[in-house]
Amino acid sequence: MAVKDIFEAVLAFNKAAVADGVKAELKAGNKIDEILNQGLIGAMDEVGKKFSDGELFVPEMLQAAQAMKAGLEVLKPHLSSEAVASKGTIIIGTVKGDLHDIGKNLVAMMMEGAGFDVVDLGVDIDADKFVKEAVEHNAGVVALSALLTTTMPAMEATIVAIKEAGVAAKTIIGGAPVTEAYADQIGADGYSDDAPGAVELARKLFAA
Ligand code: B1M
Repeated sequence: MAVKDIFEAVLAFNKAAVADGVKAELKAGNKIDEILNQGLIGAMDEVGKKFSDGELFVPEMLQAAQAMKAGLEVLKPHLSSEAVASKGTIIIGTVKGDLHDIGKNLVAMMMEGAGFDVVDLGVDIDADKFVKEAVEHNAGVVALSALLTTTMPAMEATIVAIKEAGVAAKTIIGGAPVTEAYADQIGADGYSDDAPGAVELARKLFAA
């Protein structure tokens, strides 16, 4: 087994082989970063390219996502190795209209690993729900994920609703089509292009 085999197993939609591959690489002492970025995330990028080229369709994209999730589940305890007393509460979710959750799950796992209490609302979450949960949990940060250009405006709607409701939580955003410039434009308190960066951002915002 090698990281390349994990990549291939995701592309073959083989959940068992992905999980076994991740276990084998962990046992062999391979770096978690490499397994994640070259194996799992790399494979999903390839799936995205094949989808854009018309070589794969939505059902296949979904099967690849399930295979990747099987690998992430095996990695999860290793991403959470820093667990200590709670550093604050973060509400996370994928915004209204958007069903992509793999990146959001990864961000949530790493935030948990960094010692935050994470309330994961799931996917297709509307602005009111984010506001309600932020108030209920007295959240310090609300983290929004979007993978579609068409659902990015839902981030702005959520941030506006949070501000209008007078909720003190900071907002951070991310997801493949999202940029720093967009975050500035819609008044988010922070942006990161990956999960470790989102954790750093949360640390800074809680420390501020
Ligand atoms: Co979708 N899809 N999809 N899809 N899908 C994309 C996003 C796409 C780029 C594919 C393509 O065309 N090449 C394209 C979007 C185009 C666009 O808007 N510009 C697309 C499309 C078009 C669609 C549909 C519209 C297809 C259709 O029905 N015709 C449809 C929309 C459904 C909906 O949401 N309403 C759709 C459906 C699906 C599936 C359901 C089949 C499945 C999702 C399954 C699931 O998530 N449970 C799926 C998948 C798997 C993808 C691709 C192939 C992979 C996404 C992924 O999981 N990547 C994707 C192509 C691609 O991105 N390469 C694609 C791995 C993941 C780890 O990365 O989520 O980017 P990502 O997360 C990263 C960073 O972005 C960041 O951290 C992570 C890494 O550390 N990050 C954050 C994410 N959230 C963050 C939040 C933060 C900070 C960082 O702070 C809060």
